[in-house]
Amino acid sequence: KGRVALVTGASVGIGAAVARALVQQGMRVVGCARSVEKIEKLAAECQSAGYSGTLIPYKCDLSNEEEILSMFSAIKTQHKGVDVCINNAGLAHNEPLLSGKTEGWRNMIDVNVLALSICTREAYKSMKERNVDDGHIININSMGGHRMVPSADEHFYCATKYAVTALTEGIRQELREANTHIRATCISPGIVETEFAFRHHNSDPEKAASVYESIKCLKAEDIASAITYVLSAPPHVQIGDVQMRPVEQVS
Ligand code: NJP
Repeated sequence: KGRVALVTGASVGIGAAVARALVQQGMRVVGCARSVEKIEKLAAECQSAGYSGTLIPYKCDLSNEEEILSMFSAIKTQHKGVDVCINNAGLAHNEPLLSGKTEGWRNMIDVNVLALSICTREAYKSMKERNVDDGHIININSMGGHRMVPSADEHFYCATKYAVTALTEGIRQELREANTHIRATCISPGIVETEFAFRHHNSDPEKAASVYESIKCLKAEDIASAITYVLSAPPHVQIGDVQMRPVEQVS
């Protein structure tokens, strides 16, 4: 309650559900994405619902480091700093390893890997300068960050999520070496019903719809519940990775 959380990719899907849940719990949440108007609408909904926290919309293209740094600087000026950083923004382009376009690969690296790393570094800096010892870094990973999805559509995406697995472990080690009690967790979902597959298969909306129709998928709110659980764990408890997938998901 009263803590400041940054949620990246808060305009839709998992990020929007997480931002809503944290505002309901009384946190001050800076929600960022390119489609800031969607976050403004969500902020108005949270206010009308009478939630005790606040959602502050911030327009940021996370593939641009300058924009990320300006956002952290604005958070410092307006809200003193970040106590919780939820690196949620992510995307998958349908670009196989043997035929994909470099541009699509670069965009996945920029958002899924680099933006997560830059936000983590800046959030840590913010926590350290304010002596925040109970901060938390939460990375939204994927089951695809633990085993390769057997589909060329997603191999590069899985590689970026394997990076998230390694980065979360590395962050945790560096935090211990820095002698802080700041925690690092990743949440690794299976299929979650959001816009994700529609963006991934943007030239084939029927294929995207079939992803969500084939089984009873996780909901964005399920991931938000996992995050509120992780944030409510006692300070001595380090939750490394929460793997969660639909009961009916086979791979
Ligand atoms: O995806 P989606 P999810 N700058 O497409 C933002 C992981 N995951 O909620 O800029 C700033 O509905 C985008 O905002 P906008 C997945 O890898 C998912 O399902 O307005 N923001 C939007 O808010 C990802 O890490 C599934 O377009 C940028 C958000 O990212 C996380 O869950 C399974 C941006 C994407 O919303 C959230 O995904 C799994 C940029 N350059 C892991 N680019 C799943 N859904 O099945 C994108 O294992 N965003």
